Amino acid sequence: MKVTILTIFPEFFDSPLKQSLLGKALARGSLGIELVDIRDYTADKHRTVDDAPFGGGTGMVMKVEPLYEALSAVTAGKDIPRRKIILTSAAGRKFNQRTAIEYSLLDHLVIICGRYKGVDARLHKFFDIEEVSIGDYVLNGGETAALAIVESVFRLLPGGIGKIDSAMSDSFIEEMLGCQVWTRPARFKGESVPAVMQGGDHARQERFRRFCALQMTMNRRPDLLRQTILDEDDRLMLQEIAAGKEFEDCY
Ligand code: 6GU
Repeated sequence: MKVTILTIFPEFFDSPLKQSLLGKALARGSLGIELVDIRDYTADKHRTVDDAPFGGGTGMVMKVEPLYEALSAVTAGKDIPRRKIILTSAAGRKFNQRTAIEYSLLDHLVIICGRYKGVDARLHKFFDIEEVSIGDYVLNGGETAALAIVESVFRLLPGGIGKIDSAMSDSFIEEMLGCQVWTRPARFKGESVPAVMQGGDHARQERFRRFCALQMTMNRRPDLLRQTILDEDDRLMLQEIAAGKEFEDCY
């Protein structure tokens, strides 16, 4: 898979793209990231990428010509059917795990990092571009959003994560939050790891994890439970949780 990032701050990506599994995959070549400096596609002496909006108002607008030229260069040559161009924007479609899976199936993902008040709307007349937001808050620029998108998509690619089991048990794969986790020491400043998790009863541990996941989801993201497929056992657990019971009280 190839990812092309169009940005006015290519250096922003230097360090993050060197770290961790993502950095290793890039060094190995199993994933390719191409950074394109939008200023390289300007034609004026000052390499201008923004200008004041027509009709007045605060803030600046990203000019259409440099982005048109940059996108033309990036998409020139052979037609890649599984290619998508996205533009980071607080006004975009909300990015989520489903979108990450969708993007992970592409051959070429092009990310335009939006800045300022937005991009001259005419860019959409020349390219099929999807605007994407990573959440309901405002960032100054799309560079951080692009990094979040790249990381979430990358880890779904073969070799993107240490263990496939780990991806399968992610929060949100089942559209529910994951259970809490513990590691050694079993006791720290008087605080113990739950007894069930220290023992060897794997069936009971599985039940505990399910209980814990339902409890976390009910407390933090009850909205997710409406879309989750729950079996009879889950419903019983949710009743116990709603009644304020803990795992040890019931199982
Ligand atoms: Cl993708 N861009 C900006 N500028 N702000 C955002 C965002 C993106 N997602 C949430 N807020």
